[in-house]
Amino acid sequence: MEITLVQGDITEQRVDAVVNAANSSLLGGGGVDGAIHRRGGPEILAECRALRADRYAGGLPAGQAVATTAGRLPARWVIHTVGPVYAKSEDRSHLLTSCYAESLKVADSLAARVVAFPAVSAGVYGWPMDDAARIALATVRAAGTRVTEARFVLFGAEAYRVFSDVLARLDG
Ligand code: AR6
Repeated sequence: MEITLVQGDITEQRVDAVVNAANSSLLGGGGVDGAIHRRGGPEILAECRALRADRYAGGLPAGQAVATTAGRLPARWVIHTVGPVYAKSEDRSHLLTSCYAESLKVADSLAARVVAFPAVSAGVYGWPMDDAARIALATVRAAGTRVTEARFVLFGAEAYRVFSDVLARLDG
């Protein structure tokens, strides 16, 4: 599997699946989540509401992932995952690892081959970018998956630089 890094907006990616950094409610929010619902349109929210009424009545727990349509996005599916809120007092990195592993499992179940990921938990949820990048890249690299390209879409030059440095270190 190829890992690629691009600086840009995840809602503009022509891919099979876009991963959303959602929250447990699945009903939208700011950051990547807000951008995906804004650009993807109401079909995504309608499917999220249906999931809340059924399989995820109690919300989607941190570390898990579930797919919906991508609505008007140039992708086929959105894979919603819920990152952990960063906490200094407690190591929640297993939950962040799980977000990437579970998202790839969902991608495999859909036969998605090209998947775009944001830096889950590294915005509103406060995860330090270099640690978020290390967990993201190491988990995706180690995953047994039929996904052929994992594309990390980083918002801004600084996030792109951090991911590039971490990837170079993993490769070196
Ligand atoms: N494309 C790519 N990356 C983006 C985009 C975009 N359009 N917009 C922001 N980022 P965040 P979290 C970057 O906050 O930390 C929401 O309210 C952003 O700069 O989207 O997991 C949810 O509903 C950062 O580097 O996700 C939850 O309540 C990264 O994406 C909560 O935020 C993740 O930032 C989830 O917080």
